[in-house]
Amino acid sequence: MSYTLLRAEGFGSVCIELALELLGQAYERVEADPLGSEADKACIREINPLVQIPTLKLPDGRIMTESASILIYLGDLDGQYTLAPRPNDVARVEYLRWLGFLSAGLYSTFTISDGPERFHPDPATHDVLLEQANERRKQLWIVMEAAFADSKGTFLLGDTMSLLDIYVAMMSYWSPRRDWFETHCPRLLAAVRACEQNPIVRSVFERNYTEDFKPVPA
Ligand SMILES: N[C@@H](CCC(=O)N[C@@H](CS)C(=O)NCC(=O)O)C(=O)O
Repeated sequence: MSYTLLRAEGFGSVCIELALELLGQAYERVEADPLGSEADKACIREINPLVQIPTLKLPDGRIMTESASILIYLGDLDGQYTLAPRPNDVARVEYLRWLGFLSAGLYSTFTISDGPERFHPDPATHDVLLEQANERRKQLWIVMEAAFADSKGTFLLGDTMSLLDIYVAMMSYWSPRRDWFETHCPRLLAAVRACEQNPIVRSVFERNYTEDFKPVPA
């Protein structure tokens, strides 16, 4: 048995595809768009009542949801800690802090964008809600950029790529979109560009961000 990942092009499943491939884990990709057809939604609902992706079925049949939790789980599962700082590594604090920040802060704003009616029943309010969610994302990126502005190393936690870099790289393509990210988050962008030199990252981004992925030559 291998992993089964419910995924859709460009969605939050991208970081789990990356983690599994970078760690050399076999997995099956099942197309399931949470904003798509009723059949897709039913397929997700069967194992995740929130009808969100990423949703991952582990080889033993257990289900995991929540992107940051899945990343932490997979990063620790690899006994070599190739993509995560070890529990006693000083970088572990930053790793956990910013994975949580992105998940609870930034990613949660997409729960508004993907269904503003869940937050206000009047459709007249939805444009404002979408706009505010986007503004909030910008504020959060600026906070994270400032926190890493003076950090040294090719990646965010030093000279080794971690799943934190992968999470940032995935979200750098989302609203407020890559052009905004490139202008306002130069330190984060440098780490993302370094990730994008990795052939596995390139191939996963090529199939997920077909329009937007324009890798910078090494
Ligand atoms: N907290 C979840 C959020 C997942 C999430 O919002 N995924 C989006 C796709 S990128 C989704 O499924 N949206 C559909 C919806 O919220 O109804 C996580 O971190 O994995």
